[in-house]
Amino acid sequence: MDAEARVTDLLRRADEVVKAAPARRAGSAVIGQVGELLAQARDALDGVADDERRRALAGQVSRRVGDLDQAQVATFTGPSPGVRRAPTRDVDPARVPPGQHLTAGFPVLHVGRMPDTPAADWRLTVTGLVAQRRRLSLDDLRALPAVTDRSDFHCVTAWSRLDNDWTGVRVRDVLDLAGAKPTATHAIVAGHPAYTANLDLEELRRDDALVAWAHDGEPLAREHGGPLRLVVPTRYGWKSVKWVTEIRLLDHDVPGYWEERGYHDVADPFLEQRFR
Ligand SMILES: Nc1nc2c(c(=O)[nH]1)N[C@H]1C(S)=C(S)[C@@H](COP(=O)(O)O)O[C@H]1N2
Ligand SMILES: [Mo]
Repeated sequence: MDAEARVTDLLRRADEVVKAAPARRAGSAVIGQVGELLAQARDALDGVADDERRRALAGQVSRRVGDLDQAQVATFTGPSPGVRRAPTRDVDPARVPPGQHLTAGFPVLHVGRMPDTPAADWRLTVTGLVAQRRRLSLDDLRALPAVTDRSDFHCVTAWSRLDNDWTGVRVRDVLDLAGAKPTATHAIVAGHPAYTANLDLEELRRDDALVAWAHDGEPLAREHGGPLRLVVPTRYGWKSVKWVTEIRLLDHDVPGYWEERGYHDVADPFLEQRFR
């Protein structure tokens, strides 16, 4: 069987497992089985010689991984301690993007392990098309004007958490500090351990795009990206890089971790830009 046929076959088998599952909310055995088939499909992708076919198939794998993430989130999200259930009836429906539902609590989502670097040793590097490469500590960032901004957070796996109070500094101020060159149009933002996301500079320069160290009045919890994370509320959550280590300015767009795997380069939740 050639690589393309193998990917297609694995996708078909994954779909069959999902179809055969009794409930809409898949149990962990089903999730494990489908996850394994999709992992094999992803491995087989490398063997597909034609670029366009590989991209199309990568998108099909990613879409199913996204659905799986959603099923997984559905099985483990419940009200977290200390977080009130969101009263859905009082929410303006215009605030909830298409295909999203409000979640109780604050789910934790990331690939890889959390860092254990103490806050005092954390550095954010601003590099690429800048007048001066900057390596900033939390104290350096705290010397900039601190802001608290209330915004909604939308994860591509379909949960939204409204009214997050993020405290930090505007990304714009950080870029100005490094002297972003006029030729810079995009950024690739990196986070621990090897995560990246691409964003256009216009979005990063918005008032509500922050490098944040506090959430809802508390120091940012490690699992949510503490000591420092990016927050871009106008994009799906995967662009809000946790444990942010680098902002690299570019004059072109390069895909990040999820974008390489078929997710959308722009990712506007109100346009439902989940996948390419
Ligand atoms: N470094 C890093 N940042 C990341 C991720 C990740 O895997 N690694 N996942 C992203 C995704 S998909 C989402 S939805 C949000 C989740 O943030 P939370 O765990 O605080 O809810 O973090 C984003 N930032
Ligand atoms: Mo996400």
